[in-house]
Amino acid sequence: MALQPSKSIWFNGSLIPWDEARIHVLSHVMHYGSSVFEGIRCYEQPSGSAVFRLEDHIRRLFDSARIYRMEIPWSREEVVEACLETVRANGLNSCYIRPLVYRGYGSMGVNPLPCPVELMIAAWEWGAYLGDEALENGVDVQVSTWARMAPNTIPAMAKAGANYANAQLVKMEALANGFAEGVVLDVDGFVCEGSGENIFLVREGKVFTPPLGASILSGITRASVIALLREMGLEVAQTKVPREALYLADELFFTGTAAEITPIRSVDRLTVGGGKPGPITKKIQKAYLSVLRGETADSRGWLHPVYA
Ligand code: PPE
Repeated sequence: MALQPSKSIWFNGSLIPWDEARIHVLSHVMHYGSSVFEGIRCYEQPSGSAVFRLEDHIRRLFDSARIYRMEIPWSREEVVEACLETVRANGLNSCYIRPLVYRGYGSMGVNPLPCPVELMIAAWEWGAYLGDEALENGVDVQVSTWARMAPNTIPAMAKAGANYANAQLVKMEALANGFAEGVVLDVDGFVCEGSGENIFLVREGKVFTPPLGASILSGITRASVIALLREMGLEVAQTKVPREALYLADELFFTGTAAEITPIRSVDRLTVGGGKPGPITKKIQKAYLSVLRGETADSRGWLHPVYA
């Protein structure tokens, strides 16, 4: 998806023109993948734009940084405010926000500690992650031949740039084979997630999703969907999902900030359910969308107004 430039980028404390937000080629992050980041969406609502679970995303950004011993030179509150400032400075109503913390220029060699920890925040308009049709009709996926990072290798709980070396391999293989996305298994063959989404499975009215210990990202959409499903009185089990359970599911869907709730219509060319988004997928999509569109009261405190 081609990037749609906006006007300004928040770069180490000030808003600068989009084209001037540059780093040196010898920055540590360029060579060793030393970054952690977030992806957040802001939605246009009747009462003005609002960012979805902004504080939770920034908390996860700080958690990711902590795992990598990065000391962010701003507080969580300051980063929350900087995200809002970036949206406002660009006059955006509905957009994707990308804060990224990285090790900058200073020394070479694996040891990241001598390099400064820097922060940039960009915001731009970003449409449907897996294509315009995906949200409505679902996507065709394959089980990847790549495995997810094993526990105690690259920590999956940190949303680090380095994780996405694995994700890129999964995505490229899927695209090369004519699929929209790949589902990746852990080293023992249990289901983890998509290259940039968590995954849910429905069978006989019960909902299943892999647990946090399954080398997945602790998705904020995942947590929101679990909460919404439980409010609807549906059971959600966070449990190990064997690969073949994907082939037996009545319904399957992805969740993610970028992908929102995207139905899966086939896995390895086996049709899921009736080949159309099933009733629970549609129900949860509707409930999630109505929160994002501001159609229901924000009783959970998930929405942060931008222009209040
Ligand atoms: N797993 C992975 C590996 C992942 O990258 C994401 C988000 C999720 C699960 C869902 O997490 P959450 O957004 O908190 O519900 N992927 C982000 C980046 C996608 C990209 O291509 O960049 C996103 O959705 O913003």
